[in-house]
Amino acid sequence: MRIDILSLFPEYFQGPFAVSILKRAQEQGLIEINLIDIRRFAEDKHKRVDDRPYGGGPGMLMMPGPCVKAIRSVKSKNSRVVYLTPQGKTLTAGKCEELSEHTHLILLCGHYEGIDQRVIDLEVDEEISIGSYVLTNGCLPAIVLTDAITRFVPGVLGHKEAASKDSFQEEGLLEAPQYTRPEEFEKIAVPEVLLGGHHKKIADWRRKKSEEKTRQVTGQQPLPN
Ligand code: 4FV
Repeated sequence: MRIDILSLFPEYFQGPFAVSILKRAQEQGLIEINLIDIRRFAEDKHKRVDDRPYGGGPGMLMMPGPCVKAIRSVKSKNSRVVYLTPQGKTLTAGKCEELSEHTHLILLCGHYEGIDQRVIDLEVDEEISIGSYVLTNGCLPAIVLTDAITRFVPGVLGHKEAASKDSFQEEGLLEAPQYTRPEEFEKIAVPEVLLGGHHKKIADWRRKKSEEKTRQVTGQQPLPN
């Protein structure tokens, strides 16, 4: 899978993509990430990429020209263009799994107060929000989306089933409490059932705990299995 990330701060991505699972996935050729600086496509000698909003209002907007040129510089017939914005559909695990099936994603990072609507009308396939809060820049959402999608790419996670076994994936249930060594920590022991090796009892216990957690966090009654 190839992911081209268009932003005004390509240097922002140095850290997250240079460590751990994302680094290994690139080294194994499972994903290819390209960082494209939208300012390279600015048309005027001052390399201007933003301007004031028509009709007034606070702040600046990203101009259409550099954004559209940047998108078209990498776009091909099987590209999917995603604009990260608070005005987008809230990201879900299902959407991450769906996007992981594309061969080429183009992620457009918003900056300032947003972008000229004509970029969206002309080149954007879908708008995605990582949550109902406003960040200082659109690079963080692109990092979150890239990380969440990459986990679904076959071969990225050690054991195959991991991503599809995630919480949220299976019937929207949150994960049950998990324990590892030591068996007792600060006088708190690991639940007996997990030490007994009785798979059915363990699965039932995890199901019950998962439903409790889901009820507690979402207030919703999870569906009976
Ligand atoms: C955002 C979000 C987000 C808005 C102003 C970048 C910022 C600045 N993007 N999900 N939440 N973007 O807050 O996707 O342009």
